[in-house]
This record gives sequence, structure tokens and C-alpha cells, in this order.
Amino acid sequence: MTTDSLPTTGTAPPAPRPAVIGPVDAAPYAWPYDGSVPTERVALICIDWQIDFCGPGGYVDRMGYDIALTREGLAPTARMLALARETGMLVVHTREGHAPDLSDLPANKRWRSAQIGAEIGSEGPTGRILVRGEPGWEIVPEVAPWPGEVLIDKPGKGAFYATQLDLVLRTHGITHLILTGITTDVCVHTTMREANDRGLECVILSDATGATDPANHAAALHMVTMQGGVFGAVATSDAVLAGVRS
Ligand code: C5J
Repeated sequence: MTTDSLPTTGTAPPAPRPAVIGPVDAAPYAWPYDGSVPTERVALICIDWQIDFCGPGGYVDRMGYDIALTREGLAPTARMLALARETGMLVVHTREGHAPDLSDLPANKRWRSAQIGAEIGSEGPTGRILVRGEPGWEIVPEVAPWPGEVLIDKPGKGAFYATQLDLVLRTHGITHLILTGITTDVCVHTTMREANDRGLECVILSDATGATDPANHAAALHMVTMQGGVFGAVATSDAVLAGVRS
């Protein structure tokens, strides 16, 4: 779905000015592998920037993890969103969540969440945990979708499983992905792996992602750099900005 149904505010944004990205200073290779790419073929993927993952009273907070860690990537992601909107990249936001009747919630996922005191579907300070339509499931204002941007609702960790993402990317002629979001080691990594297997050229941004454990964040980024870039490359948001030419 897209955000066409969301209310618009203020004046219309200026028309995008397409540009070229690359080479971007990245590890283990200058991204992308093919030297450069027009922004019309690039999607900025913003994964699960939801209150449930980085807001007070949400799922991650209820599990007892530090939301300061999952919030760290918000400002760099906001800068990437500004760049994507300016240069006409496809912007894709994802949200992890389940139907109110929990018919798409695997029993083992529900059981595990209950073990850690944050059962999916139970009531919390931000509504029912990880349930579509609840306050905690919404994307935080710092990186909120604009009208017309793509919104992918996913029941799992990867953004391709049981969603229309593959079709949406193909329809728009997207060949390259810039990944931001939370959490680095779970939903961002799973999505990057799924995208890589589809032949999409991916870069994950070290400062525009975050995990519930700093060591897991570092390990997830390091894994990407193995085998010559087994899933793609790792860069910073500054490096991407420096790699854009009009
Ligand atoms: C998790 C996610 N960690 N968005 N989801 O359960 O990474």
C-alpha cells in the first residue's frame, strides 16, 4: 500500500531532482559494485521505525532493552529521507505487526514474546503490542512517511516475506537498496539477506541502524563485510551524502 490516504499538510514539496550515487566510500568495497547508479533506480528502505521498537512503552522497552540504542539512527535516517525525497529515490517504510485477531502470528513467536514479558497482542502503555492499528505500531514522527511513499506491512522479520515488496521494487525498476532501520541484527539483516538473494545491490548504513545490543549491531555490520561483501556493503550516511552527484 502507499500513504496516499494520509492527510497532507502545508505546501507541496518541490519536484525531485534526480542525481547519481556512487562511488560511495564503504566496506569492503566502494558501493555500488557497478560504480554508480541513478537515484531513480535506488530505494531507501526504512525498516520498522515504530514506537514498538524505539518509543517509550513499546515492545522493545517492555522487554527491558534500552531504547536509546534503537533511537540512535533516527537523525541520520531523517537526513537520508531528505536526500531520497530531494533526488527522487523510491522511499519504502516497513512496519512489523500482526492482525488484531492475531491470525498471522505464529504460536512460537507469541510464546517467545510472552517468555520475556512482552507478549505480542497483550495490552501495554502504547496499546496492544505489535498489533496493526495500535499507537505503538505507528512510525515515530522523526522519520514519518510522506503521502505517496510506499508502506509495507510485514508479519515477520524480513520485509519480503508475505508482502508485496518484491513486486513493488520490480514495478519501479529498482536495482539498488540503501538500508536503514531497526534492529540491525534482526529485521534489517533479514531484509538485506532476502534482497541480496534477489540480486539487489545493497548498502546498510552503520549510523542509520541500531540494535538492542551494541555488540550485535557491530557483529551484524561485520558479517556483511565478509567474503568480499557477502550481502553487500556497509557505509555511513555521510559517505552516501558525499557520494551523490547531480
Ligand atoms: C525485532 C525488528 N527485533 N524490527 N524486530 O523483533 O528487528
